[in-house]
Parts: sequence; C-alpha cells; structure tokens
Amino acid sequence: MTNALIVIDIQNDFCPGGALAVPEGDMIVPRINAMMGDFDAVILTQDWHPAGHGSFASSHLGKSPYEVIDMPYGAQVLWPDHCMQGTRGGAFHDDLQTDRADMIIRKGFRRNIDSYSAFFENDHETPTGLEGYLRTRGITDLTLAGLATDFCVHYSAVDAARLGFGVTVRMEESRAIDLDGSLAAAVAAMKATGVRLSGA
Ligand code: VGL
Ligand code: ZN
Repeated sequence: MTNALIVIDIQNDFCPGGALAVPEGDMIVPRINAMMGDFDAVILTQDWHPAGHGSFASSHLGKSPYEVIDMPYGAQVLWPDHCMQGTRGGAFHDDLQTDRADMIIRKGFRRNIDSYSAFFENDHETPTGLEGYLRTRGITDLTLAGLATDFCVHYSAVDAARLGFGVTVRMEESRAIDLDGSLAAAVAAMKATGVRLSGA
C-alpha cells in the first residue's frame, strides 16, 4: 500500500478574513502540517479561478452570492469572488507547510465550469489529471483533509472512492461552509460511497 495525504484548498480566501471564509478554517493548519510526515506523498490542491469566473455571483447580472443557478452541467451555487489567480486570497495560508508537497494541483481555472473535486470538474467528466498522477505513482490509499468539508473535500472524496481508491476523510482536520444542510448531505453521500470518516 502506498498512501497520500491530499490537502484541499487551504487558501486565504477560505480562512477567517477571506472572501469565502469557512468558520475556523485556519484552525486546522497546524494539525495538517503535523500529519504530513505520516504519508508517502503529500499533494496540495488550490482553487484557482480567473477573473469573471462563472461560479462568481458577480458574473451573473442581478444574482447574489449563495443563490443557485442552472449551468449546462447542472446546478451551481454562486459564490463571492474568491481564490482569483495570483491574488493574496488565492495563495495558501501562510502557515501551511507547502515545502513538503510533491505536487500542487490547481482546479477551477476554466471560466465556464467550476471544479469542486480534485479529480473531475463539475460536469463529472472533465479530468484534472490527478487520477493519472496517483496511479502512475502506485498510490492506492488517500487521506483527505481541508476546506471545505461539504464542497471540495466532499466531492473529491466521493470521486476518489468511485475511482477505487481507499479513502479516509479526516473530519477533525476539515471545516465546513454548511449552507442549507450541505454538511449533513455531504456526510451521507460520503458514507454511501464507502468513504471512511475519521474523528467524526
Ligand atoms: C470551494 C466553494 C467554491 C471549496 C471552492 O474549496 O470547498 N467551495 N469554491
Ligand atoms: Zn471556488
């Protein structure tokens, strides 16, 4: 067995003070740093949107953040502008140990489609390339932690389990946005696909 820690979106905009702040988002950083030594590989993901991204409420006339619209690939929650390429908000939290990462994968860089999952964009078919990276390195087991539990961690975990990886989500090292019961729905969906939830 070869295992990897996948650290999801520990970026300034998802931490207190950021544009799409997740409550206590910064509290998990020291614990994630401490976990890094326990894995064969460490991979970081980075939400990385161009200006005018289709997931931003500001890109849709008359729409406000947290409204849901229909996109060609399905329902899309509209967010405040966040994690724009090259901005301070899109940068990793200053305390995250990025030197230990073998690989940094960016997602959400196509203007007309969002990507919560580290594996597939929100059409559930456009690959990010992460699956190929993991398989060619012989990695079979994944532990996920980060932000947000109910969006990017959730979608990444479900996709990974469906792809046949052994998947554990560290709930104590993740934090949720929790929009209209999205955390409970995410927990149910992860359990239903065989994701192990640890520390929950
Ligand atoms: C995320 C909403 C929008 C996440 C990213 O990292 O969970 N959530 N973009
Ligand atoms: Zn985003």
